Amino acid sequence: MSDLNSHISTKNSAALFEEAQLYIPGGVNSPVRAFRGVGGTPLFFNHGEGAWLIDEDNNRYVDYVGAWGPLILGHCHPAVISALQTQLTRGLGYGASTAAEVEIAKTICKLVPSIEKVRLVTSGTEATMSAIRLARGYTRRDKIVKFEGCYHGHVDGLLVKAGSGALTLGEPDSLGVPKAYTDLTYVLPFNDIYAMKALFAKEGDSIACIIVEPVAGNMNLVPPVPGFLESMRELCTQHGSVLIFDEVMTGFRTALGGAQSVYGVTPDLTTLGKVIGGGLPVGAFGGRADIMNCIAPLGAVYQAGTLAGSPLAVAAGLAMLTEIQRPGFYESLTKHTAQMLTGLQERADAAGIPFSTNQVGGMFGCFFTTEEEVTTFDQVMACNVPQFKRYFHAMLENKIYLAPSAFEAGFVSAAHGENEIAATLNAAEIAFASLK
Ligand code: KE4
Repeated sequence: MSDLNSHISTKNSAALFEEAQLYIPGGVNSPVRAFRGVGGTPLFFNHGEGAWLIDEDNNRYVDYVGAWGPLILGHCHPAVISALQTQLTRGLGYGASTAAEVEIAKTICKLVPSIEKVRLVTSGTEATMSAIRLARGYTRRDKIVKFEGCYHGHVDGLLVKAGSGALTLGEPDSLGVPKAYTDLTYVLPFNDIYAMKALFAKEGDSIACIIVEPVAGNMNLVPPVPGFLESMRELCTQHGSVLIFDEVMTGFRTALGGAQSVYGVTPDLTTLGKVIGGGLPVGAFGGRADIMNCIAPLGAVYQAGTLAGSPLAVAAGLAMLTEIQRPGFYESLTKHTAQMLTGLQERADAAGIPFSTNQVGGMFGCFFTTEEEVTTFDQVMACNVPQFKRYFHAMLENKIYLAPSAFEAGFVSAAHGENEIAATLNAAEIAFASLK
C-alpha cells in the first residue's frame, strides 16, 4: 500500500498537459478531464491495476472514476483481457455481422426484460440520440421532455437549459445548438412530480417522449423520490408518449437489471453504454419490439454506424456481462460502497464538516451540505463547491482519485476491497481535518 502522506510529484503529467494543449482543445478529449471543476493540472494515467490507477509520475491512486462507470470489474480484469486477446487474433472488425453480436443482444434482452430488441452503437450519445429519433418517428411527434441536471450526451436537442418556467421550452446550453432545436425541448425540475403533471395536462398529446436518468448521475448522484418514476410512467402511458430511461450510467451499475429493476418501473426504451463495453466503445438502445421495429432496415427511422457491434468491443462487453452475473456480485459491490460511505460520514461528522452521501448499488454521491438528503438540482447547486475542491485535492494528495467535479457521481468496482476502503478512509480523515 502506498505512503498516504507522501507529497505527490506530477511533473510528467504537467509536461504532457502542456504539450497536449498545443494539439488538443483544452488539452483533453473530453472537457471534464481538464480538472476545470477542481482546479490544478489534470493527471495523465499510464495504466490501471484492479482498483488502482498509476499516473505518468508513478503515483498509485485508488480509482473512484472507473473510466466514468464502465470498469465495474476494475482495471485489466483477466476475463476481459483474455477475451480481447482471443478476438485480436481473429480480426478487429468486419463491417458485417458476427455471432458475438447475437450473443450480446440475447444477453441484454435476458438481463433487462423491458428490452425485447436492441441495437448496438458506439457511445452513450449515439444511443440517446437514436432513441429520441426513434420515439419521434414512432409517435410522429416532435416535442420531448428532459430534466434539469440530467445529461444524456452531447446531442443537440438535449444540450438545453431550463427555460424561464417549467412550462416553457428550453434554451440552448451550448453555442452551435440552433434555437429551433431547443424550441422542441421542455426542461423540468428533476423529482418534481407536480411540474410533470402540469406540463402533460397542457401538452401531453404533443410530447414524443420523456428521457430521464432514472437515477441522476450527472448532477452528482440524486435518486428518484417515491412516485417520480411511477408518475412519468403513468403520464406517458396515458398520453401515448414514449418513456426512455437513459441507463447509460445506471445500467448494470445500480443492479444487474439496472435502475428499472431497482425501482420496478418499466420504460418503453432504454439506452445503455459504459459497462456493456467493458471499457471499450459500446452503446445500445432497446425496448419494446413494436417501437424498435421502426428502425432501419425494418422501419423508416434511419440509424447506422460503421463500428457498431465491433467484435473487439463486444468481446470485452460479453466478458464483463458474464462476470457481473456471478452470484453475490452486486451484494458485495453494494456492501463495499456502503461501508466506504459510512466511514466517510463518520469521519466528516467527527471533524464537524457538513457532509452527506447518496448511494444506489455501486455508484455514490458525496455532498458538502447541511441537507440530510439531497434530492433536487437546486440542493446540489447550493452545495459548498470550494470545500469540495479542497477535499478533492487533499484526497488526491493522499492517493485517492475522485471524479474531478462536484457534479459527478463516483463508482466502486468489484476490485475495491478492504485494503482500498482502508486507504480511502485514512485519506478522508486527513482530508476532512484539513477542511476545519
Ligand atoms: P458518451 O457519449 O459519453 O459515451 O455517453 C453520454 C452519456 C449519456 N447518458 C448518461 C446518463 C451519461 O452519464 C453519459 C456520459 N457520462 C459522462 C460522465 N458524467 C461521461 C464523461 C465525459 O463526458 O467525459
